[in-house]
Amino acid sequence: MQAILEHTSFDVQAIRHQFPVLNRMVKGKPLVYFDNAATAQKPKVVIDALTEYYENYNANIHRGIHSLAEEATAAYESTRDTVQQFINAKYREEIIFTRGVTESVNLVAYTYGRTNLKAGDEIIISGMEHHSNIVPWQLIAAQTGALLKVIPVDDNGELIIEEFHKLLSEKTKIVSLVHASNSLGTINPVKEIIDAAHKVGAVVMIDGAQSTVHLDIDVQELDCDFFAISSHKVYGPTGIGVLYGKKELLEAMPPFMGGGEMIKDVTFEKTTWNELPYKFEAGTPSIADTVAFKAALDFVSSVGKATARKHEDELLHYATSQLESMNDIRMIGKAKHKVSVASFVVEGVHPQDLGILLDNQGVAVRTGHHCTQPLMNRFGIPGTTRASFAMYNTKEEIDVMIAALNKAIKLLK
Ligand code: C6P
Repeated sequence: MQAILEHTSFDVQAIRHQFPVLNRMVKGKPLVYFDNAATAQKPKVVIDALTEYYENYNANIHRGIHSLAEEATAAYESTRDTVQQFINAKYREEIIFTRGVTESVNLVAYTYGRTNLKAGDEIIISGMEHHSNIVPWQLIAAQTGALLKVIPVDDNGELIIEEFHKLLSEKTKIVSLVHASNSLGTINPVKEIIDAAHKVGAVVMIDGAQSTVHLDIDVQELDCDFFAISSHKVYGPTGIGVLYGKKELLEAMPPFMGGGEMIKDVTFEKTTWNELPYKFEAGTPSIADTVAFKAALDFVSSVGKATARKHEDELLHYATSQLESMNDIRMIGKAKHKVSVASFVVEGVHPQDLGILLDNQGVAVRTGHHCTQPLMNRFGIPGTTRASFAMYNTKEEIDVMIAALNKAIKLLK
């Protein structure tokens, strides 16, 4: 791998050293990991935090008075403080731990949505949503009689904002929108959308699955009502994520799941709820993963999102120009503002066949519809091949992918 590292002012080599998995071989070739939008690899500090928890202070939280329980609780709650700072939430109790973006959207749909929507109300989403920001709203719409409206996407993969303004009305109660598209990379103008939605009295949920790792997130400045995060896309463990919600909204919402921890008092006649954030955290959570999530956020902060983003942008531009210069390749998603996602189709080649041949050469990309089937239908394609870049990737790895692509296309055509 050493040979294909680059040396720039951003010390990508020093970053790479912190990710043990990047040293491995796949099918006899050095791993080139370009599936970061699916899940990012984990730095040693995150892996160590998991081990440290299990080796030294594994205990259930909020329940025990013994030392291990106190240490585990302190570490778990410390992650909440770190998340609060990471996204600049006003109050720590606005940070609810969930299993990830999927659970966060479902939580809002099933609690806020089910309580506040009635027949004829409207929910606006966009044509580039992940299934996890479509299906929960369809389920709630079916239960409440609310209607789902969709902001269309243009040929470049950008939202047609004029259409959003036309869809928006007094009937709009919820707008739920992806911040950065996982399939196209498009960064949506969420601030404009939030401000417009608030003018008609709607609340706005932002799916931050792809944006949190790349963009500075300030929920107070955005003024979004809800914001969802998955730890595993921010170099943290799987199974843990966040729902940020404005305190007054969370306080008014009913609980999502019933069980231990989320109650104040239980009798067979009546149960009262625990205070925020615990009202929404029923049962024993993923304690180790939450603890290690803090290590991931500290890691990102220590590198600096702006520094990482600059490097990732360079990779995106380099990959895009290389891909565009190849015959038969069509880029899907040409938005002006993008995170580091390069999606493309090769005319006459199924993305899955391409993915298998790239894997044979050590290159990990994602192929398929990326859980955005309506978006793929919009472009009239079954899916794309998607290379998504993280701070540890290099231009030399992109050269490896391009060479592997050329080889694969020759075989498949
Ligand atoms: N996208 C991808 O390869 P979870 O699975 O809950 O952590 O995140 C779901 C999700 C929601 N919104 C967006 C924009 C996403 O990208 C994802 C996850 C992965 O693109 C897996 S499908």
